[in-house]
Amino acid sequence: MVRIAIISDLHLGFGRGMEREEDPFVAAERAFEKVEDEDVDMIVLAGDIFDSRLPRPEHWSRFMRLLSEMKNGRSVEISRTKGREEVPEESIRGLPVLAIHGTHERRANGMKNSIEALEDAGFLVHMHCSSVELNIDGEKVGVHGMSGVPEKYSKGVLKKWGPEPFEDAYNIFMLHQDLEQYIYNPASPPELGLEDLPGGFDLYVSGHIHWKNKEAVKDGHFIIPGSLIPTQQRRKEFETPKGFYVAETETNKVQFIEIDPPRKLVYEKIDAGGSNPKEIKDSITAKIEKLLQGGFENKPLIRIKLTGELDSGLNPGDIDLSKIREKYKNDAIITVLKDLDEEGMEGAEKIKTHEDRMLSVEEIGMRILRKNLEGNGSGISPEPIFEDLVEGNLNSALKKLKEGHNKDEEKEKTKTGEWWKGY
Ligand SMILES: [Mn+2]
Repeated sequence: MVRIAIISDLHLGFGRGMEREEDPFVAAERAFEKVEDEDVDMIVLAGDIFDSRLPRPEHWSRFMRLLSEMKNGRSVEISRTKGREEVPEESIRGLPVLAIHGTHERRANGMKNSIEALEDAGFLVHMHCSSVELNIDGEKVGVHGMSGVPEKYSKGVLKKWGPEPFEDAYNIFMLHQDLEQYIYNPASPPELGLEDLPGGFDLYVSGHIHWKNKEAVKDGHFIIPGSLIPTQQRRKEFETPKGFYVAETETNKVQFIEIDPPRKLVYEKIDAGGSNPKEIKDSITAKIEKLLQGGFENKPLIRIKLTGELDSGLNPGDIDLSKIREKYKNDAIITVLKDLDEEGMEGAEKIKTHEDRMLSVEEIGMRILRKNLEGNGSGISPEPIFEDLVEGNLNSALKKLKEGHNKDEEKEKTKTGEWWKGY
């Protein structure tokens, strides 16, 4: 029987230059230690290993060291591949690791991303719209992976790829996208839902979603390992256990293996409606004092979400929390999310403001570019140009703008998402 560890969203490099910068590494090391205890035969990584497109050498080196420590003496060979060139033998040496890249590692067409680079160096097998079947002591395991693509193209790319399970094998399908049932943003609704997943696989895995979960989908299990550390604002990210899954082929059993997070995670909601700034600050202080009574080895990460409708004349900026942060700086890492409604603000405006807070700088930039390009009616597709801008390739971006990038062929590629497949 083959045992497979499924890990996701390590976000190595998250919090660089801040108090939490060691956290992703501590969490990754704890997870890999437990992987060794679990006596698995292979590892599957579901994207966002690194937090940025261009990880720093310190981050590369720590992850490569972790991978190179993962060894076992079993004989593994690649029995079949689809949608990619042959897998170099050194890429499955030691404990085989099969990985997709996530949204955080994605780079423009024709550029090498960090996960591809790790394959070139013999550390793992990178997958994007491709399938690889391993033969582990006579047992066959197929892994079918679609790396992260812009949400707009996810359905088109999946359709065009059309993965099929290998016969007589245990088959894992893996992706890294928004899924309607889990992440729903009305400003850019997800293209994919669980019902769009292809049938016939034993195990479905998604990265990208940062809280672990398991449910039944299409005669198989659907699992989300979740992130090893919280990087977003969602309550679930704080309150669900951190760790990874182990799947067993013969029984098709999956089990969640919990790790101790690098620090205690606390999420508190405080209703600030109808209170004045002093009252709000007092209730935050009382909450923190109570939490700190527990005593912690490492500073806990306390996220406080303020909700409710502020009294007239008040706006979120009036609630100055810098003194509270200063007071507790040796005891806790405190972040406050002000999800407050100002009087008189309603409907679409309110929703828009809330959503903007959830977006990354990149997403906001992309939105601005799209709005401008759509506004001029040229039909130029913004994604390739945005990728160029992010990478600092101004000449290439200008060339695309000048040439129009609106030829029918390009339009078609954009529609089907082929643009993202063409490595
Ligand atoms: Mn992620």
